[in-house]
Amino acid sequence: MAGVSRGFFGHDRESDSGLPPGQYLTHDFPVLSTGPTPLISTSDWEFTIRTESGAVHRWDWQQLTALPIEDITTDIHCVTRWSKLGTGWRGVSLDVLFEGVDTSYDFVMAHSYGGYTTNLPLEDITDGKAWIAIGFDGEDLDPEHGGPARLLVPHLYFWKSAKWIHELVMQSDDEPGFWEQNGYHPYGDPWNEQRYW
Ligand SMILES: Nc1nc2c(c(=O)[nH]1)N[C@H]1C(S)=C(S)[C@@H](COP(=O)(O)O)O[C@H]1N2
Ligand SMILES: [Mo]
Repeated sequence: MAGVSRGFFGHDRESDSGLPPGQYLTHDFPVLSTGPTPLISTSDWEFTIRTESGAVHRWDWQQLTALPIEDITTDIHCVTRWSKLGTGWRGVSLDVLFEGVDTSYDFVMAHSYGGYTTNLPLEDITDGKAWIAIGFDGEDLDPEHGGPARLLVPHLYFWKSAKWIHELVMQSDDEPGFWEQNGYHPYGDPWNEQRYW
């Protein structure tokens, strides 16, 4: 095939760039919120995990930030088709928070300040896959991006990363959260384009 430039046989830039199907790259950081930004001071903030036994595991801000904080570099993918690659976060692994939690339930409902909910399988937020994020790009997490703290579950569409996270409730069944009740996919894998159903 003389005359065809070498680049023609090279890999396609888009598919090489690490983007899931149907996504485009953005360099700004869009804000997507269904309602007003709840303003929670770190002195009022608390995070709990509730299990089927009635046990309540509770952390205030001081307790949370005394835990090991990890630097996370990850790609994020919104169902509205924007993706950001290599975003930098700071957060506490949910593995640390689940260490003392005894549950036989396989699902979690995340509840945020302001009333947002989203459902997740427990196995998708453990084993190094999810964090309570408190920092972004070297700064404290902006309130509009979920500060003081949000869930970060980067391997699923970003609606699963509940901003202003307040509580995780263990569930026996995978019940739909806010967007899932409104037509979003119950699981939301960007690589399989599980957008809506
Ligand atoms: N509490 C809460 N969390 C939320 C949302 C929301 O409306 N409320 N929107 C979700 C959606 S659809 C996306 S794409 C991301 C957007 O996060 P960002 O505003 O920081 O970009 O947050 C997710 N978490
Ligand atoms: Mo989204």
